Amino acid sequence: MRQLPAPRSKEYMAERVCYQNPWNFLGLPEEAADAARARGRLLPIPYEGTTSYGAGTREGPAAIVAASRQVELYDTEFGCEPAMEYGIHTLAAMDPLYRSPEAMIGAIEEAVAEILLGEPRPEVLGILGGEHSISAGAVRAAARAYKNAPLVAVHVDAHADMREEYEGSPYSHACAARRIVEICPVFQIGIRNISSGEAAFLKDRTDVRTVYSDEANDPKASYFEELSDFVKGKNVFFTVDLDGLDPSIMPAVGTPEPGGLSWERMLAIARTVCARAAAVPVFDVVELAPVPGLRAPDFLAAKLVYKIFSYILAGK
Ligand SMILES: [Mn+2]
Repeated sequence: MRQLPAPRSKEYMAERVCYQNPWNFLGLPEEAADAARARGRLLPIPYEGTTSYGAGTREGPAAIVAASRQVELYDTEFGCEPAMEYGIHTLAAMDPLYRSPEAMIGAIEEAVAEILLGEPRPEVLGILGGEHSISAGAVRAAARAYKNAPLVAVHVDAHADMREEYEGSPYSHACAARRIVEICPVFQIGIRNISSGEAAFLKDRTDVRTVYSDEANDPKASYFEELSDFVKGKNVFFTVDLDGLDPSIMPAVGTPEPGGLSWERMLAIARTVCARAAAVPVFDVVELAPVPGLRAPDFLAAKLVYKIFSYILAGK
């Protein structure tokens, strides 16, 4: 028997953490986290190369996995422990490349394509960011892996992210949705910070629907039918920049913009997308920049990732 160090010492606290549930998303036991059986995969990408204001997104994936181990597996919405039924295998975090944003996005495309086309082929891959630029690689991989079915993207964000380039790079976090719309149509929700250049770009686009925050928060949610039609019968790449949520519940982001989505509205969007789409083979939750001592945002992000997995996989 191993002896624990003296209570209340730093070593004791560290040991206690290790003795808790396994170090994977949700702290799942072997039978639900096993790569051969789990229907979901989770890839942490702790990349932060082009962040322009508040930094820290490289710590996001580890903070989400740490918080997830405290999330209760039982979900009242489902009346069961959904993750124990469908299973999630947490992959090793991807090593960031800092040679150039372009090199990193290319590496992400290859890594994600390899997972999506691998054996066993996961039904859904969740990705933890990291900054939003990673989505450009993920959506390209999704288009490659699912080239026989139409792909669309649903994008939750405070920012349109439609710049052609930002601070010298087309692979900046501020260009994430512009790179996505080069691959497939985009339905974006929660937008409340946009440049005049982006507004001009969006003006005549028929392949982008932008739901600005006033409409996004409208209690009648009149755009939900449109969202349902947009994803119906399609494969969906679902990308959630956490700053789309209101900073009162999600302050741990680089650019906290007032007027964001509530937790309930966020879940309603995720529920609609996952219920109506033909499939959601890839989703990402990005831009968590953990604030030391503030656990609620990490916990929210972890719970959101769990909810999305369950909306896609539970009961199917
Ligand atoms: Mn954003």
